[in-house]
Amino acid sequence: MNNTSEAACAPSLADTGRDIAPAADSVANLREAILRRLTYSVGKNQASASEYDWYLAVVYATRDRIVEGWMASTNAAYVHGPKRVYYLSLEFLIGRLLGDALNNLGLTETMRAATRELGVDLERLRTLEPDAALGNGGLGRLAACFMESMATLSIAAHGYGIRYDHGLFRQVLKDGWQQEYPEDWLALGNPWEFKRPEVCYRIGFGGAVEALTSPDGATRYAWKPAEYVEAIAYDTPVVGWRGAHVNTLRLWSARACDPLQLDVFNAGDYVGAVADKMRAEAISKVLYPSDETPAGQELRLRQEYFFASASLQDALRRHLKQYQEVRSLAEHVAIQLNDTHPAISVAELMRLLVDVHGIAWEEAWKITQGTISYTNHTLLPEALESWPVPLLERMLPRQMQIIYLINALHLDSVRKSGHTDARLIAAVSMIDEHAGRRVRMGHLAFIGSHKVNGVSALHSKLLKQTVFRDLGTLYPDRIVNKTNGITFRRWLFEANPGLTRLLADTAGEGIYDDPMALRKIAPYASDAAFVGEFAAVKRQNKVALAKIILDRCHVKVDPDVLFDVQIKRVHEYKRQLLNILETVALYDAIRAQPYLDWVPRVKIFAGKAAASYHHAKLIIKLANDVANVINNDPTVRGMLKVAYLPNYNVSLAESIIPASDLSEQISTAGMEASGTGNMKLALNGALTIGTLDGANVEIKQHVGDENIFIFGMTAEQVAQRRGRGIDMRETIARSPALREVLDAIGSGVFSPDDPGRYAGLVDILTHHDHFLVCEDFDAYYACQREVAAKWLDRAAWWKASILNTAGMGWFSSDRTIAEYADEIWKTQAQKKE
Ligand code: 26W
Repeated sequence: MNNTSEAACAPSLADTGRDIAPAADSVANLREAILRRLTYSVGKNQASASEYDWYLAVVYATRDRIVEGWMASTNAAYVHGPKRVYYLSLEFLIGRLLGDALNNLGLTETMRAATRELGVDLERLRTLEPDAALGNGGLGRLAACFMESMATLSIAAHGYGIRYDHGLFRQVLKDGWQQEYPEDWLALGNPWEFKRPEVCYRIGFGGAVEALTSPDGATRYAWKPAEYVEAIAYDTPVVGWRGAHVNTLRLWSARACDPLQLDVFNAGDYVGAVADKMRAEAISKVLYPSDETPAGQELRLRQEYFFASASLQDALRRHLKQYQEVRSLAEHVAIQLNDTHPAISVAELMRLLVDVHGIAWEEAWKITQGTISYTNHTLLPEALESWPVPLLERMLPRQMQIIYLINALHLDSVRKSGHTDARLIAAVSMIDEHAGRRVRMGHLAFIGSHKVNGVSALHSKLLKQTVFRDLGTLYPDRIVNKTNGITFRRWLFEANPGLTRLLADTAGEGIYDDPMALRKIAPYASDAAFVGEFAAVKRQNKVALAKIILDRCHVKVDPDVLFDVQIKRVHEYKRQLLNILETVALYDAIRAQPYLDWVPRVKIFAGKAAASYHHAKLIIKLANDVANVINNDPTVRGMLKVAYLPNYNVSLAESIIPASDLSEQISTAGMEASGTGNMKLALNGALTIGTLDGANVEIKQHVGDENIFIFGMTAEQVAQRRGRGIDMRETIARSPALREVLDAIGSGVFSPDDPGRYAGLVDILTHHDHFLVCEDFDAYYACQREVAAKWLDRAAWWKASILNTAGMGWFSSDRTIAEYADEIWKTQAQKKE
């Protein structure tokens, strides 16, 4: 295959660093570059350019500065031959890229000055970029942070995913109800990407497998697919911190092999003539918006196979180009599966090695296992993917055969090692025989990998005890932990420039390259001057957020009240409902004793519910109904307000997080694999109120027990409590506050237009409270009163807030990626370009 995209070579970028005081000549250079791009790429002159034209010219001028480093990095990977990493993910929630690119190139101030000279405002231009929302939530955002950290650490990596025409839906709140609208991020084109029409793979579906006897008498199998779809590559450069290294995010778009059936068209059937094309191209049409519940549809499996096969063919092609043979793959390549969505890769890599490259099965299996590793992101049983055997047999007949053979050999080896217990055999089999025959994708990923990791210490421990209990016993060294992290470039430096400046002024410029240097601000946690500046930055961020809340929710909030924030996908296990119940209880208490010195606060919510998740959508409606009543009740006198910000996305997170005082991380213990919003908020100085779940446990260790509010049942207690049944009548009877809240909601106090709206919801909480909202309610309410008490002691609050920022360095995704590189991928930073 022709590969012009990787051939070029150019000098490497200089170590750019930050550009606090841009030099006049570099401003002039950039200004000229923008004008050249405006003329020759956008085709406009200054007089006729629209704001969007300027945005395009600025992006092109920025991209030009990345491309030089990109070619150098790409070329050096061929020359120096570091082990390459392929990060396979069905989701990359990258958000806007302009701020990221400028910041990492150290060009933000230079660009600001250059655009100012041209009479355009950089901040305004930045808002014109659509959010690339090719992901649902935590898993997709993690992939984006990892891409940035891999570039920063100079790891030769490619991200592989799907270039969805439409990302996660746009959420509109109509009378408090979530409505979904298609998102159209590509409507005006995408100036960051490079289409690579020459990088094109044929992806087969359906058909049959032929057994052939080769001259030496061995049987070989040839898959004859009934249908082909083409995968076309689109590349986006991902520039690391200080422009040191540039990696590639390669996203596949589906294209039909034939644009139309001309004979059908000529016969007048214009729709029928393009029916095959539509079916083929549906694969990359839209991101599946479900979070934590498998879509269970054929199109989803087609997406999974399409991108896995294209990515593996591409990786093998690159390996062959570099090393001329495939046997050494595991020495030079590490493939990371982001959850089970790419798990079919295990069978596909075996097919490519055995059927296409003629490698013997045993050797191919060693290569596959040596190359692949898998990250699990959830323990929720409903989120563990499995596909019906008949569907796989029909859509991917050869891969299904291979899965059967892998499973047979796996079960043989289990038996040979002395395990004959039928329960164990059934539990470790890749085929689930319970509800119709299904392939367990988690098992396939586990068995095909040399390492399997969870995403926080608690989650990895629970993985070993639950989902992979039996497989973990058979392969005791396979499960490891890699606690998640976040990129500080986006979530501190870009999102919170005010705080960043203060931190650098206090702890030194070292914080830009060593996140652990944040510890140096700890000694200032009680220093009046520092506290004053820290508080001033927070206030400024809160003023900005208050404006957004006024614009989008028509709720006026005072920037001096406590900003209490819960921002994440809406899911029962995340317990937005617990927060809403506490809000109502507080509302009741304020009304009962309005003369008391209540700590004024605003409860800020944001998050989307899966379109088909009716209960979650009802919870959104409840939050909005409660907001309506409380915000309009004069007796509350502004001591409590509620705002639900619509259409939560990466950009909105960047506005909310720096302005938050309190971070709600209140999932039922044992259910949130890690959380990463918890890290972003704590890094920006929010105090956490949370359960001992996911990474909260480790955040507590790093920021100190006195600087976090922990309440509620532990994961063990949750398991025990559920064992006693989840009817909560007795629990509710013991809590007058909870009783009052449930009565009010259930009887329609917040829904006078439809008094029965929440009767079912209250009924579930009362009789079938799987997420133990009621059981944790009193502890949560009490903990919130501790929060309020601490807020009143301003010095104590700021001290804790500063110690949160100071203690969060470990949660940099650079640390996480360094651990993956050392312990799973066995790769190192690439030598200088
Ligand atoms: C197929 C349906 C489906 C879709 C998405 C099932 C499962 C998922 C993901 C595993 C859900 C997810 O995003 N998990 C989150 O991953 C984050 C990154 O590791 C963690 O921080 C979150 O705790 C976890 O919920």
